[in-house]
Amino acid sequence: MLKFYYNAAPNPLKVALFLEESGLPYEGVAIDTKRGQQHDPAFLAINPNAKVPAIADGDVVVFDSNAILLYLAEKTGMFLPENSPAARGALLSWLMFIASGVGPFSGQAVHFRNFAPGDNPYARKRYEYEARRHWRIIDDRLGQGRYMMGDTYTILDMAVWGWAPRIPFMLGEGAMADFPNIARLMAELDARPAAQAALTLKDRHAFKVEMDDAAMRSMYPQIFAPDPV
Ligand SMILES: N[C@@H](CCC(=O)N[C@@H](CS)C(=O)NCC(=O)O)C(=O)O
Repeated sequence: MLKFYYNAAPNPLKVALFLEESGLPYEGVAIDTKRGQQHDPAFLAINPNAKVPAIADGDVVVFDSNAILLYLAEKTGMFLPENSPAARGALLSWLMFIASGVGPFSGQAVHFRNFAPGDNPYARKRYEYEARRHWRIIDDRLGQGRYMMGDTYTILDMAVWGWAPRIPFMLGEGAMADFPNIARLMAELDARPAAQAALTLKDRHAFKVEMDDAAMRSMYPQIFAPDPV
């Protein structure tokens, strides 16, 4: 059975939504990143990048949430747009935009607002500005149609769904009001039984909650590393 390595953070949530929507049987394997389990050699053999999510589908291993979404969509033929070069081009463009822009800038905006030591005013400004700019582009896209690919619910909407609830955490309370089309999509997807099932990820394992020194060392080792010369 497909193994799904997860915690309850935004990137694993996207994959959980696909798995629940598709009905593919899977076995969840919790990786407690605050306990440093992402650095265990057995997990590094699955994902050398020491992050969740990852999957092992028989002898096929895939890591990175966006790669997993594409792999599962192609494997099942589900949650893809119409089969045309134009739709494929749009799907790949938006998926890479989310993978290389929305996710990383959102992650850094969360980090500098909530976890980084010190004030870092320029880092915070840069990442919040860029995260907001990326989410603006997503909101504008969703202003043109019900879903990221018009009338068709695809893996792109799942990728947006994973991260969008963190917008207030990265851009400030009330920031969601600036993105009405994203809010509309979130409300629609949240009401789906698959989304409700995916959101139980956090309850399926007794994940460590405290962001104590050991957790900081596991997740943000650069804080404790020597300064660059
Ligand atoms: N590009 C990767 C990013 C994965 C990622 O950053 N995962 C976070 C959770 S959302 C994680 O594992 N953090 C633990 C750590 O950095 O030690 C993806 O989309 O899967």
